[in-house]
Amino acid sequence: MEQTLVIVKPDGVQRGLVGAIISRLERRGLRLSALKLLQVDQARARKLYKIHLGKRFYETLVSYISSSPVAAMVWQGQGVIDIIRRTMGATDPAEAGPGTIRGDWGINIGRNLIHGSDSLESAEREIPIFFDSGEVVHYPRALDPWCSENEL
Ligand code: DAT
Ligand code: MG
Repeated sequence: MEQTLVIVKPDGVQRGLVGAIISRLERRGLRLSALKLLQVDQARARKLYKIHLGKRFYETLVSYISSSPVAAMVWQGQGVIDIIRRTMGATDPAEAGPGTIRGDWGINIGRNLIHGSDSLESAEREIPIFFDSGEVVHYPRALDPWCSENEL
């Protein structure tokens, strides 16, 4: 079953948007399978963003993600990675389309509210940075067949 890591970043938590973001993904029909609030330390931040090491925004990105608690989640569903990426909108909220999370609630690339894994390989690498396998729960919901004719 396809899974992805979603993080409501410190700005999302501080602005009280955790519930709204979860609600948006729930209403899309996706299934929440893990959820925790945590303070990201430097080591975890560097692990998550290691592909950006050396880029000019790397250090500010690491301090931003570790500046205040985040809400980390795993979501499941067929095609969940791309569906969530499209629901998030472009990396820079100033360019994200209306109707997307970043496009509706953000204005600045350094405060873009949400992280979502960008591929299967990224999801497989990123989920264990935040969750032990026992923390990710698999369960059917009565509404699943009403969201997708295929198994989620
Ligand atoms: P995304 O979060 O859309 O997957 P990414 O993986 O390319 O984007 O970059 C990770 C984060 O780094 C992104 O959410 C915000 C920051 N970032 C990316 N490009 C940037 C840039 N050109 N200037 C400043 N911050 C940037
Ligand atoms: Mg990315």
